[in-house]
Formats: sequence, structure tokens, C-alpha cells
Amino acid sequence: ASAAKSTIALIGVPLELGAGAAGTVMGPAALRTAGLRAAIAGLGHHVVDEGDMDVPHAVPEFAPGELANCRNLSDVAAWTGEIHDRALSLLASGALPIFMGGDHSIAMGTISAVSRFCAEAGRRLVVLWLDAHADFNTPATSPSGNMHGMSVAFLCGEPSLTPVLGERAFPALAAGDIHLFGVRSVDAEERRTLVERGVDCVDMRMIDEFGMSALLRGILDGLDPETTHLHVSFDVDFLDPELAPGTGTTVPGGATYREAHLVMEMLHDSGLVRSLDIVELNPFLDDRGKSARVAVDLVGSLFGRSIVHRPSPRA
Ligand code: 4U7
Ligand code: MN
Ligand code: MN
Ligand code: MN
Repeated sequence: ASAAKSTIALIGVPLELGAGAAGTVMGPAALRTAGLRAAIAGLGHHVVDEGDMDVPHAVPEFAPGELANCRNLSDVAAWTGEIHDRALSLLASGALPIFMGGDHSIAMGTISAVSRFCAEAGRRLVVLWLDAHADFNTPATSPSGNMHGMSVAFLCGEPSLTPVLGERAFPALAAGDIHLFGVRSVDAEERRTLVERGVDCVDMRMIDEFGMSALLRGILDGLDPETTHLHVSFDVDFLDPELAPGTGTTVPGGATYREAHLVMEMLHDSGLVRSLDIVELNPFLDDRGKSARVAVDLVGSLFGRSIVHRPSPRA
């Protein structure tokens, strides 16, 4: 319901320095080539393409200390601040922003802004993190030093990562307000922190046993669209690599085409979604645009495309 009334603002966030492999800078271009704008506009929405962000090599001063293990820290921190400010002004304009990444470290900027916006507007923020990974490493636990694997830890207020956003304050996500969904790769030390903090993690084992729809309904039921802002952070590696090979950190056993569409259709029916990240698409690794196309297709379902209109019955 909410989605139908808003202007949808596309904004490219071509960052790749948070990832281990280069190529996500091309993500926004590939999503445009695959027809993202037309796919949404064709459903009757008003869509504005705000172009791509450009953050010149701005280097904040850091005494790295605990952050020494963060690759490209200065650049990622500069981007995080700029993304945060840009996201905040898009939200303030009343638009429903779609952040076209870029690697998943962009979510430190996008969701910190959504959190700040919700606090100011008196709304409750809930985040759905569709991902093969938990992205809950800290500089102390990360085996790679890649910051796209630390975004959730940052958003949950991990103290060693707070300097990344400098002065800009935002309410850290409570463990119960973020739902990791589709997880099937967690590092050993990462798992320990995740469990300690009590973050809700719907892993593939649970999905195999109970199904995507029942588990997603458990998250969405009881959320009131009048007062809740649901942010969806869609990492392309949530999908099975057969479906979406165009990403740097594929893990076998991901969501199928039908499962992923069902998730998107249920999210649409909920009327809760007010902002979206599409991240980790790496066209350099893709197979003839396959992954960009499936991502666009899925976003179509998220914004209301249906086969024959029949929202799922409430249990
Ligand atoms: B993505 C990893 F070690 N956990 O921290 C790490 F397996 O945004 C991968 O979810 C992180 O794609 C993947 O480097 C980050 C690794
Ligand atoms: Mn991720
Ligand atoms: Mn991932
Ligand atoms: Mn990745």
C-alpha cells in the first residue's frame, strides 16, 4: 500500500572497495541495462533515477588501532558518510529509495540513515537482510578484512566499528529488529558474536525444514504498516549461484527462483517496505546479464507484479 503512493528514487552507489573482488562498481549500470526503471514504472509507479553517487577519493583521518584489519578503511568510511547524508535527504523528500550497489558495505550508510530517519519520524525500523552470509564480522574476527562482511555488526552498534560513521549518530539496531534470512555461510568467530548478541538468523536449514513462506510470515505478521518502516537489504548471493552467478561470494544451496519470487511477493503484499538495497551484483563475473536480469525480475515482484492477483491468505 505504502509503495504505491511514493515516488521511487533509484540511486546508484558504485562502491567496490568493501569487497574482495573488483566489479561491483558496475552494478548500477547493469541494473539499468537490465531495465530496472521500466520494470518498476511499468507497474504504475513514479520512478526517478537520481544517477550515481560519486565520492572523490576523500580520506578521513584515522588512527586505525582496532580498525587496522579493515581493508580500504578510509575510502569506505568516506563513502559511508556521503551515503548516509544522501540517503537521509532522499528519505526526507518522502521518496522510497532503492540503493543500487555496490558491495554490501554501502548498507552501513543506507541503513544508518534509515535508522536515524525512523527515530526522528517516530517509526519503528525493521530490517530484513536477504543474504547467504551473516555479515557480522568485526575487525577482530574478520578472516578477510573485507568490510562488506561487517555491515550488520556495524549497524548493531559494534563499538570497534562506530568510528566508520564519524560524528553522525544513529540508533543501533536492536538484535530483535534485524532478521538475517537465507544464511548458509558464517565464519567460526562470527558465529560466536552473532549468537552472543542474539541476532535473529533464519538459516537455510530452517528454510529447508519449514519453508520460506512460513518463516517470512513469522517475521512480517504483527508488523503494522502505519508505524513500521521495513528496509530490505538484498544481497544477490541470497540466490542460488545457478540462478545468479554474477556475485563475488557465491555459496551453493541458495534461494531458488520460485522461493525468491515468493519472498518478494509476500513483501509486496505486506505493504511494509519503504527502502531497499540491491547489492553485491558483480557484472564482471556474470553470465550474459543473467544475474542482473533476475534481480530486476525480483524487484518487479517486490513492487507489485503478480501472475494473477491473489495475495496469500492470512493464516
Ligand atoms: B557479503 C566472509 F570470510 N564472511 O567476512 C568475510 F567468508 O556482503 C564473507 O555477504 C563476507 O557478500 C561476504 O569476508 C560479504 C568470508
Ligand atoms: Mn552481504
Ligand atoms: Mn553475501
Ligand atoms: Mn558478496
